[in-house]
Amino acid sequence: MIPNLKQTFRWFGPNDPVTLRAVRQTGATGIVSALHHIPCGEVWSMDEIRAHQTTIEEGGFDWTVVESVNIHESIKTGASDRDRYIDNYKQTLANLSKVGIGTVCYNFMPVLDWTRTDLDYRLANQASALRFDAVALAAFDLYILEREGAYAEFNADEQLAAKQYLDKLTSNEISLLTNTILAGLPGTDEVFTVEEFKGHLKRFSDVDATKLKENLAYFLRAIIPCAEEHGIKMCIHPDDPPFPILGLPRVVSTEQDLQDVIDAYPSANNGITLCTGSLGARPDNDIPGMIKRLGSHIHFLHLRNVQREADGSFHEADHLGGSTDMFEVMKAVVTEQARRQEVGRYDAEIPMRPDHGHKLLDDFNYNTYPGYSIIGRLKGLAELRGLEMGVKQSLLFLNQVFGIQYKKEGSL
Ligand code: DNO
Ligand code: MN
Repeated sequence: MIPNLKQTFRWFGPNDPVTLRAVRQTGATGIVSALHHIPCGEVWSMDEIRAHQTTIEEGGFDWTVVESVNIHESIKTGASDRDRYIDNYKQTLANLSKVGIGTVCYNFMPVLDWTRTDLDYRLANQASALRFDAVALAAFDLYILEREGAYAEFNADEQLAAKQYLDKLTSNEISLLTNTILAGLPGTDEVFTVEEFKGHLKRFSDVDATKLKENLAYFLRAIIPCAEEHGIKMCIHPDDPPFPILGLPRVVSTEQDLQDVIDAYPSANNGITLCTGSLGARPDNDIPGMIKRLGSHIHFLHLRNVQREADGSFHEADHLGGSTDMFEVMKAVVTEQARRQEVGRYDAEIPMRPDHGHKLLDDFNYNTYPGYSIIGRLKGLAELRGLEMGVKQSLLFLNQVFGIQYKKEGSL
């Protein structure tokens, strides 16, 4: 039998309105979490790590994946103090390994983590979803941030559409849009002001995509030997959205980008977080194909779906709906699991989480982190679990009825 995916749920710690008791009812057995109260760049001490792990274990889970140990901006810009932050990062990895944590997720997005323009986009059934609107982002970029150089990035029609969009907004709506775009790291309530954000942008003014990629490779060459020594599988999360925004470079957006990460320091410990939601916002990302080709490097799966629109906008759709064919994704994942089992790899039970979810029903009574509702994610996890079971059971069924082997190249 091919093992089931390890079902996990992200939990932001004791301040998360979603309690571990609630997460138990989703059927997840693992927790994905981080020490969100420790400022980015500082070492996570053994005491802090142990205390967090104990809370998770007392709640009935294991701490399956750390998401994320965030990367200090000095590492991303290649500043002269980057080695100090790299040393701290290594110490954190060493400490995490001492309590048995084996998988660490991170991302390499400059300044902002994921970016949306609307945190309460209503679907036809009044469920609330996260949305990225290309016109709203252009309006912010051109007329609120007034970024130097932005005009050159939009054609006349786009500029006009952005202006018309802005003119319709009240001043409250303008602040809401600004705060939504400038939200800080997941798990924090921090929001940059426009002035602070301009300061951050300045630090990247001479960091283009080539330079950022070099800085990522430098980081990997320093970190992966340490991850190997301590038995930690590093897995980079793709950019969200997977294209440049606000003049910031992006280097983890496409299959080639992921291949470049792998090639920067080839190692079983240098892997990826396959996030179908982030990658899926780009029509030229063939996600099932990426899983087929890069599958052996996947250490962690984020499964969710987005509905793309022609102009680059998208919203978060039902997990099995939207623009990405989740059945094809699951077939590719199961095929990768079967392959791992066949070659005797110990990690065929890949950890997955339903990533974001809609706000549904009683979710509206809780002030959860955007995208991290309980019922919406529970629904997503339930659907994905059913899909996984369906794919796996149908293999056995076909095998029994027709003698078709799942191992056969090109078959399920
Ligand atoms: C988006 C989410 C992100 C992600 C972090 C990883 O797809 O999964 O919040 O967790 O960017 O570092
Ligand atoms: Mn994700």
